[in-house]
Amino acid sequence: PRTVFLKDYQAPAYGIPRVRLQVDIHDGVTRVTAGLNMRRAESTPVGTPLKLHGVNLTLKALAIDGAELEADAYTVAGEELVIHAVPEAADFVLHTEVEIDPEHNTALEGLYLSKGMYCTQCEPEGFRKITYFVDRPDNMALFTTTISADKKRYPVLLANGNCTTRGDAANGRHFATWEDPFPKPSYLFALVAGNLACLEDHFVTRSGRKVTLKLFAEQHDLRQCHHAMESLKASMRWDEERYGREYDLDIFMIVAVSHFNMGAMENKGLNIFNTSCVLAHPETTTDLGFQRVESVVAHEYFHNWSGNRVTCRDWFQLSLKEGFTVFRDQQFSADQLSASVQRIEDVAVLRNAQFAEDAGPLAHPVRPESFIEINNFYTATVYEKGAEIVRMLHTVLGEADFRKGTDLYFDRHDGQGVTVEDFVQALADASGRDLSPFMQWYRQPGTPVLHVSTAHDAVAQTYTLTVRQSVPAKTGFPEPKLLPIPVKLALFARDGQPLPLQLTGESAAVGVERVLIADQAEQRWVFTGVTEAPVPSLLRDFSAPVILDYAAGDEELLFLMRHDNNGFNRWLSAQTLFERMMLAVIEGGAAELPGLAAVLESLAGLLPGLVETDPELAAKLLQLPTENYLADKVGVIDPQRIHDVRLGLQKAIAKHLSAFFQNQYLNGHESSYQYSSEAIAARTWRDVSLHYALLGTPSFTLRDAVGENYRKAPHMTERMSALRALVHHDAPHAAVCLADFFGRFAKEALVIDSWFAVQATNPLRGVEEVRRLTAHSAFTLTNPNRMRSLLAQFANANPVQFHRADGAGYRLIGEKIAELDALNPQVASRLLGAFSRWKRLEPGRQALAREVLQGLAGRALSNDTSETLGRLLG
Ligand code: BAL
Ligand code: ZN
Repeated sequence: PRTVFLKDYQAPAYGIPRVRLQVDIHDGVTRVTAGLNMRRAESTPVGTPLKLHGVNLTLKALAIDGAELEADAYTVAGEELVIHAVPEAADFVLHTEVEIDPEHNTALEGLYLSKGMYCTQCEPEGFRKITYFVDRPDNMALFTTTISADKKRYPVLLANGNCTTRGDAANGRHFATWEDPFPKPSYLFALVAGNLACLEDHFVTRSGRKVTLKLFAEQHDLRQCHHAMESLKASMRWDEERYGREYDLDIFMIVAVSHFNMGAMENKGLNIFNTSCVLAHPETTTDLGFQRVESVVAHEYFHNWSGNRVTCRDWFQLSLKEGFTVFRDQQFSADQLSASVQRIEDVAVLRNAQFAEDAGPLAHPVRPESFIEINNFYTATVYEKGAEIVRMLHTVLGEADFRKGTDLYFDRHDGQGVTVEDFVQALADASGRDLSPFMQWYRQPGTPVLHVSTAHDAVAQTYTLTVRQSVPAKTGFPEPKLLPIPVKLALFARDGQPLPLQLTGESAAVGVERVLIADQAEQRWVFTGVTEAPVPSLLRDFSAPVILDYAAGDEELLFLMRHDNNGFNRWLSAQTLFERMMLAVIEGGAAELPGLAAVLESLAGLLPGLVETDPELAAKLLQLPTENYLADKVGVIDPQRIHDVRLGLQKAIAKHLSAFFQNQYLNGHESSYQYSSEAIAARTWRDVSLHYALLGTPSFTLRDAVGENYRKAPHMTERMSALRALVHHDAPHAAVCLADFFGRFAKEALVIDSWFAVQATNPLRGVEEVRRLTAHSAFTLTNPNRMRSLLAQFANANPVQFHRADGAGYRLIGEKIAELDALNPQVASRLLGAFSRWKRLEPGRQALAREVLQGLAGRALSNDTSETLGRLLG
């Protein structure tokens, strides 16, 4: 395997301004003929060999300007076709014909068969599995695509752009030609051939153009497509209003496919979606599922500008489109439901997944400098930390200047493949601000720590914040540089009122909330006119992706949990307090949770009122830091101890408020499904109160009620909440309800995924159960959703069982990674990430994990998996 370096970037020697593709689908073989209008770059010397990417292609014909090439005029070696005899003219036409085998393509890259339909996934380097090409994002071509297939079995033939011709052909076949008027890189190419039903609607753009919207799915799934359609229309409107971006083609299509490695793909005009990110119906989908559909539909739609019209020069720049687009979809979701809950959820993902990645052996900069397999870099760092960088730029510039900057970016670079520098430069040019220090965030890995200490001088009436930053050194980055860290803050008087904020040297206060930039090794801010020691509310809305090290007193955190007018910081204060209590026992050797009585008292005072005004915040406050998050905070990980201590805190809360939680659950009831922030908030609270009610001293009435609610649940959110509670609390009727659930939803693949997941994440059952389920007739490794619902859920979301002391969890997952790698390297490599904490495990588990990893290293593995394994063991 070859390592590719950012520093070696060179523009392509030959470009392909125009492509005519003909894809003839037959059982057992698909023939792809390509007419490529080639253009030698001005800087390329005449006679330079032409290199094209190609993987798993059987070459049948090759001609230049109509003349077939002699066998000695080219070589096919590894993943390249090299043509030695290239015409002198700068422009020429290359004609290729290849055969491919989509039926046996289990890697799900390029053209493949998913449940009887042909579909494609080309990002990042899948197009080379369809035909020979300059398969890199800085090569942009106008595509004309003709697909032909059996008419009866594949009545729907789709590709990017507009359908210009369709018709019948001999032998019961038919064809369709699609032309995409926008030049695009090959990773945005898509085609679909299948027997699909269609939900159709339209959208009128702000300039009055009518865009046809088509959502394709299997016939019986069509009733589950309305939420995605509504989400799409809302996204189109939002992008016009918030970013001034109008859709550019006359048609926008989404196709739902059941076998898909990612969540979805933003191909030009023809998005292809994992069914899990498009189908939603109250009977089959939980609130979480509905929200995911809404945000993924928005994300892929937003890519039409941040990704497609302006794309990446090379794959090192992946965060250029992904970080920006995640930021945009987070903003959109915040506008749809509750902004503070959205921020809590986004930060929870960041702190659970990205901070962990940044702290372990898979750490890399948001813009990596090298890779072996780019598939391994579709990570929380590139996506979520990338989005946080864009968010910091937004915070620093403010909405108006940020918008000027994005307008300039889209105008300046429309139709180009660009770099992260180009993005930051456009924001800087439009705002007149020097943003170059922010570039460092893209260049180095590791989560910075912001150390804050405070001092109040009652005589001088000043309040001093001393801020220090430290950035961890990582492999390959021994001397990390200082970073600009925006710190959004407020100071609260003891009566709960925010104080006006005036720094020394300023003539007047500048509001009650400010953003200060910490960009020195150590610096000091002195606020004046502060008569009493305030309570600082720091890093409001998580204004930077850092670890805050501030030794707040328990009473300060309890105060903020009650009084902060920033909902996010109320949550963060509670999280910090719980984290500190649990770590005192796990790591600090305390016999009991310190300060427990005061915390319980405070929760008892706070929750009844909060449940009335903001039930979702109440629910979020009670979702304690996860076991994996706590594992990242300790030196040596003992997963069992972490589990026990966390459960101990949950039980203490549950017992203290036992009657309250039981009443909350028993007195609530569920009616027909509404997708609104109020309804979701009520349901989320209901689910959390059920969990705590069962952990307390549950009455027989409660236990019966859960079973009953499972049976008569009016929607999946209620049914799944009850089922999970029964299974995870080992209730007597758990087995009966699981069997009932499977029978009820046997035909709904996504629901059966959740049936596997609920069992895989049961902290009371483990390896044997999961192994038994791998032999279930409904289980298969060839469908990524099904595989993830059992194996990835077990390995990542059931830490106490995955890390069982005898190593059985490691052996099971190791064994399955080996099997999976032969089928689908990309998802196998990702599953291996479950071992990312192995070097910090206590010695017994560490040795068992090492054995499994070394066992894998002794096998012939894909580039994807061997790169990840190398970094884990390295
Ligand atoms: N571009 C891959 C899927 C996504 O991030 O939208
Ligand atoms: Zn994306």
